Amino acid sequence: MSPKTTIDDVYAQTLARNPGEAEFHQAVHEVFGSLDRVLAKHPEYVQASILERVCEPERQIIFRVPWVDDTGRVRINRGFRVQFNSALGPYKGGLRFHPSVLLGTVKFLGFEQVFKNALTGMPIGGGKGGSDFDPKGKSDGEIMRFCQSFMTEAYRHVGEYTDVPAGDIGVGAREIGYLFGQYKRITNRYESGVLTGKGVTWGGSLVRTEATGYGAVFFTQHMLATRGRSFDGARVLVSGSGNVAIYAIEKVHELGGVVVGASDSSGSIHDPDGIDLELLRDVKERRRERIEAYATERGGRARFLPGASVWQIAGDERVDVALPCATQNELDEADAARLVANGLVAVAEGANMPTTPGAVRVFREAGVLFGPGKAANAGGVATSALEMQQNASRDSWTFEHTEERLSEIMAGIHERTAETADEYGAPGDYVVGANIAGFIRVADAMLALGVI
Ligand code: NDP
Ligand code: 2IT
Repeated sequence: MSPKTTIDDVYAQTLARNPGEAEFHQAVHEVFGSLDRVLAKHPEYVQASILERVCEPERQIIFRVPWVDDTGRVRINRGFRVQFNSALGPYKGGLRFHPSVLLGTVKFLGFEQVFKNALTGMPIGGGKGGSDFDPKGKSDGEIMRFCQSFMTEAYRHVGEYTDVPAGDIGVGAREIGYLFGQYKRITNRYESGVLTGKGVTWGGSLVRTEATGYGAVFFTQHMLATRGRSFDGARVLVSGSGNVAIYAIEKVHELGGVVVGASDSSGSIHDPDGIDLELLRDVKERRRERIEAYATERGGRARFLPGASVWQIAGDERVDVALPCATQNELDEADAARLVANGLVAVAEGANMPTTPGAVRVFREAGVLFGPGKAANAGGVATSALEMQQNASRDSWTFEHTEERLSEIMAGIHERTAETADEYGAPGDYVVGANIAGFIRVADAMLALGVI
């Protein structure tokens, strides 16, 4: 069978076995799109059915999460943990709490995570989890009771050597604290390595909070350098205003760029003088309010665009760099065309799969530097692996040392991705480079471990 026939067959099987899971199909299609040249060089992967195996999670856990709201009423959510691939290490990946979470969402994220984690070169497998619980508008007590109930089931499936969850959308240090507290209580073990993204006073790592956003900006710096460009003076749009977005903005500003727009699910802000990060953090992180409050409190310098995506700002502005840091499929073909028309040089995906396939095509055809999430946002999980390393050695590193490690890891990912793209005849194509480099590391480990 030709590589293309094998890929088409396995993709057809994946669609048939996972009906209705459009995001998972999209993620598989994206990776498979890079693999014909790999199978042509490595017939042993076909013989060992590596493609079929990497699409089938090792284990999928779905559970009921009952909890009591502040009125005394019992509420029910659905919890998930998909343990996708442990060839390289314990399953590793975040938990997402958002009403849109379905099994297919968790599978798409888990699938991406497997290759992202492999690309870091660190000893971590891939997994993902979460719930359709909506943290918006919930009291602190409700969040705690939900997290405790989630862990009351999840504790049997996780562990320092088994599966190590962390944060994602809707899950930050507060939620990780409640989850860890419940794990500790049930198991009677202070097993720091069971979760990452912990508070720095109780086993967390410095730089983990900043790592995904900083890492995405470091990756972009390396891409820009291939064209003799830098962030100095660059006009930048960032979508989202959560964990990844906030620290991407911070690092862009440190490097002399100007972020002129950000967003949340209610709309976007346009601030031509550059975002006031302290104000944005106050509104979104501390007060947990809607982003409109930023424009109101910015004294007439910023405007709020209700319901609009941040990419619409490209109609009024030159934009050099776009950093999608909110959620999947948030930047479409029309957005991409608008950005390209306004001078775009580079895009790096801080979020997982934020760019639609049509938009990726537009960027590719226009010769825009495009850093896929597997490479560009891997700094978060890589720093989680550094947190695991510190926990295992009962040590804690300084901010400077940890940021230096993150910076080296991002440089390594950029180099590995670019070299792999060259080797496989696609110079400058970071999508092909990241998919192939990640896949080969997982595939070789799976071959070595026998029929698993
Ligand atoms: P947060 O919950 O901290 O922030 C998410 C941001 O995206 C918020 O501004 C949110 O707006 C917005 N958003 C979420 N869902 C939607 C939606 N359906 N439509 C429009 N806006 C939306 O999450 P993170 O910053 O941690 O995660 C952002 C992205 O980065 C995700 O794709 C995640 O998978 C990815 N990622 C995260 C890593 C991490 O370490 N945290 C690591 C690697 C990738 P609102 O406030 O209105 O909900
Ligand atoms: O998508 C991701 O890489 C994350 N949400 C971070 C996972 C982790 O284990 O730190």
